[in-house]
Amino acid sequence: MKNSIFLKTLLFASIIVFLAAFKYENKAEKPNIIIIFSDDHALQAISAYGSPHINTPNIDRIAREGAIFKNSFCTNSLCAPSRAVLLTGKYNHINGQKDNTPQSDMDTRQPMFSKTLMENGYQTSWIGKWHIKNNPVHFDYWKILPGQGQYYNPDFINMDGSRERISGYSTEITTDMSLDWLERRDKLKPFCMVIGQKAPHREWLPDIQDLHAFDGKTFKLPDNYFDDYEGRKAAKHQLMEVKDQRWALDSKFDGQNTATVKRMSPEQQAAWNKYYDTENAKIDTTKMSAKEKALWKYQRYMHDYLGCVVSLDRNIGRVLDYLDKNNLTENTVVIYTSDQGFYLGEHGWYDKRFMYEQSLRMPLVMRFPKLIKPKTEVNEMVVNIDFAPTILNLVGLSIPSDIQGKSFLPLFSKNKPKDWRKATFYHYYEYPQDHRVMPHFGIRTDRYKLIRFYGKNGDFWELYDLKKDADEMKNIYEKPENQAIIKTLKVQLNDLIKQYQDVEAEEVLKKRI
Ligand code: SGN
Ligand code: CA
Repeated sequence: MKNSIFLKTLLFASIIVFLAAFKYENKAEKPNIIIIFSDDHALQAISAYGSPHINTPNIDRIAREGAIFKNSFCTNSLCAPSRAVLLTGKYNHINGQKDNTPQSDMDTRQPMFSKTLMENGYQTSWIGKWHIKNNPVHFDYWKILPGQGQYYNPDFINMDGSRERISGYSTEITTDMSLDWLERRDKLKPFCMVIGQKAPHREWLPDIQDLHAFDGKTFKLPDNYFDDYEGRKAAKHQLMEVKDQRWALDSKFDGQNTATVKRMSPEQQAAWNKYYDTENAKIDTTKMSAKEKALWKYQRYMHDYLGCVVSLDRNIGRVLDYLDKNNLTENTVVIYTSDQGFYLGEHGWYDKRFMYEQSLRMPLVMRFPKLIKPKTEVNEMVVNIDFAPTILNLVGLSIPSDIQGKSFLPLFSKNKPKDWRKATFYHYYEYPQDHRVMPHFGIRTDRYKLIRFYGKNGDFWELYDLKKDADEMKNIYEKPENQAIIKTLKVQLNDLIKQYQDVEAEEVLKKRI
């Protein structure tokens, strides 16, 4: 009797295994793709990148079960431009989104990887922060925050143009909507979804449940927090120092951000005020020196920024759990990245824009068990122009010749390409808003960074030796011993400008200085 139950169970189990295997084989050809694209997430705020400040177990999980890219760069460290590059695989002078201003609204009807995927049987969606003025076109489904969006009780734009306000916290809501779309999708088709998280963008409003996440913690101050910007004119010219953050709007002190607080429900307001009023009562600004205020603002900034990251990471975990529970982990590529890096007090700054390391870098982790071995570390330079061609490559489609990036999938093979890029090109435009960072372009190699600042407030070069000066404190452009390397870098820079057809940069270089 026992034996026959055992045999029946075995037979039943074999049928299930067979069916599961059969189903799996059927679905195996085209991978699903999820890109979680956050806003302003610094590598220094991710434990997989060695953050001294925070644990991000879910982002780390993607890295551990897949790959971490140690040298991933953006082409223009700003929101809308970075999204435009992700979508098109082209620099901003080609796709039209040079900055965040209304003058450079890109035409969202231009070719994008999502369009090609749709033409090839994929269901596509973009949910959350979009930040390009023209609404999405090449997605089967989208639901976006207007502009920067709001952290609390955010409004969303629907595909029919209507707007609705949704109660709750934006990172949670965007994740809810994304999981909801995964549930409702046509399960017979492969999918590609972009989850656009607003967090941890300024003004860094953490979720109420995370306000106490760092109780008792003092955040480590970067060595160059009190940078004097000697020898670096553009760094001196900027307006993005933590010490100058707005007391109410950024630091949640002295009246707080009334517009934000008013938007909250009475319950949210009560919990919010309870936390900040208690903390704010601990200091008396009338008795503090300028230095003490600068140090206090840094701690408040880090508390709020990292609080947003706690929620971001938790919600990435929700997506990974969904994939596990729905048997989607094996055949789904998960990419986590952010539109650019950010300053967490380095050089005394917040924000991004500069070609210096913290904002040039993008965090990038990627999991796809069928292709990527656990704990893979990629040290080659990848650039955000590479995302679109990589995605097309992943699903087996050819890459249009006008795409400027390259698929980075060959970096996962045993025989890595020998001719992989040895230098990356960068071009930033927006000036003077919001932080008075002068326009500049430049080249970064493994060891050096050569930058040309230009525009009405100055025209000059900077050179850094990243091996000797990782913090980019010494501009060594004028040193006679560097003239040979400068000559070589300028030739390389010229080649990249020609390759990427950057006419504006070419014009600037005609003026020799
Ligand atoms: C807002 C911020 C700026 C930030 C830009 C661009 N000010 O204007 O600090 O540089 O966005 O950011 S805020 O007071 O409105 O928060 S981007 O990531 O969207 O490019
Ligand atoms: Ca951004």
